[in-house]
Amino acid sequence: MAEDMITNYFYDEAAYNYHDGGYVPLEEPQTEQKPLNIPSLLKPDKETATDMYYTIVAQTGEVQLLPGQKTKTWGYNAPLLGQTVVFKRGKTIHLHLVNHLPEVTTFHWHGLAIPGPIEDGGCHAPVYPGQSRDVSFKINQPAAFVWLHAHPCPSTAEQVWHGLAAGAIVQDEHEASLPLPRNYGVDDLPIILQDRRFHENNQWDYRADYDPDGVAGPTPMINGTINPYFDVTTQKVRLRFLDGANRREWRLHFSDDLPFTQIAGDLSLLPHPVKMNKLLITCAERQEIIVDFGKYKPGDEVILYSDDVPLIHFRIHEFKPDNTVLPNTLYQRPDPEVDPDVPVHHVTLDGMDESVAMNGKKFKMDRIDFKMPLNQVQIWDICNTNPAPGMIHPYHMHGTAFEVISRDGHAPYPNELGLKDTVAINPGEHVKIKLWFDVPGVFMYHCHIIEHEDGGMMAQLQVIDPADPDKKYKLMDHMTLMKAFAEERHVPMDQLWLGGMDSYKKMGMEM
Ligand SMILES: [Cu+2]
Repeated sequence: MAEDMITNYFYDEAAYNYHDGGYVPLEEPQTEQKPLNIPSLLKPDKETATDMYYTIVAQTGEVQLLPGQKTKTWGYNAPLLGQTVVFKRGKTIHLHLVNHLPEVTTFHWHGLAIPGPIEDGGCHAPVYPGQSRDVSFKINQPAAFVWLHAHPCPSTAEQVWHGLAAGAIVQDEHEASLPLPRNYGVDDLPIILQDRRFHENNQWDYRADYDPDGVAGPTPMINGTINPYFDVTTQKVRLRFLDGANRREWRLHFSDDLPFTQIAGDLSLLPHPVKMNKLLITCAERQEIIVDFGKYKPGDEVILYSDDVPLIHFRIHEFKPDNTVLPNTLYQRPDPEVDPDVPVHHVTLDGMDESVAMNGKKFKMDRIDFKMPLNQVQIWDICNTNPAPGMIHPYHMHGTAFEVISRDGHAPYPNELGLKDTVAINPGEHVKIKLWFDVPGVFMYHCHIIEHEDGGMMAQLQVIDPADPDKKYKLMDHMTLMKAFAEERHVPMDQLWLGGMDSYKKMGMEM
């Protein structure tokens, strides 16, 4: 493996260190440490050699997060966040999606290359309260840690804040052949990074905390646990980080500057392991690392921090020596050729606060912004038009896995050489990506500061299947969903409040 340890951060440190007026610093929780919640694995209703069947229920609940009153939360098959779903490559997945919430939601599979807009579960696939939807799709992508979250526009951010986010693991034979920890919950852990502000009686109040540049809270919440510890019983532990926060980026490192090895990004293993001691993760990204606790003895504690705030206390117990060596090559990234006649497509991420837009326009659910043929390989240039210093926009695309080609003409960082679905774009920066779609349909692409996406920094494209070029998709519109929200909340339309609506109204725009 690459023995050189990387100590210069793989990002624009000035951009990371920039904080606007609404920034909420993290604070160390003062409550007693609690065992890290490990979401249980969701049991399939049925599994055959070729098919897997799952029921996923969006539900309300309450959780003892802090001493005193329980916090009212939402989750998938769980009171908060959700059970982890396993998808096996090559199998056809059948999902029965049930909404037991008091309002409309959708079930979006962030990172799955599956047809849109219905299977993908974006804003065009609502499931109303008390109702269900059945979808089926085939999994044909490399092993990865992906996730499920709500995506009803313009209220995605509030529903994720309530807790609608869950991890999902895509398994394949190649990953299974490598010497990597994969004993779930023991040496292979999902780590969902979020932050919340607790109001009176330990409740969350999204509207009170609302900020059009992203809602944040001072208290770190890891897998739905406040101030967690984890008992380490193996020398090596694999952490699958997911930044599930609405707007927060995390600069992760361990006590003693303990080095670790990154093995995967959003949608695949990295071509080569990357040894490092600090890692930046932006909203919706996933980064997988292996930590070697070999130099510690029982009774020691190793702390995972974001900057100077402790996130998880790893309590070291007895473990067997583990001399596993990672292969130097983990993954062969595909390198499809770009048709030289296809022009570079430009995307701009514009504005701040309520003025956010993409290519100068706010998202409109019933407008197609771009069309491209199935399987055609294109280069896109994504630009954050905010001048430095300014916010980083994590740019995300549904339904595809892309490759980062360059940052302002320079080579990408070594830990972003795998397949990705979300990439941090620094202020003023141009990031070139190579992308193609293996599945047809209508797909959204947007900033994953979730309040920016609700506020309109989003667009959608149609992938045309040459075998069925005239296929028409029935697209929903904002007003239909907003009317549903008003009805479900028992308020007249003129009293309906959804965070994203503010950004359209203040710009004097129709939805
Ligand atoms: Cu943004």
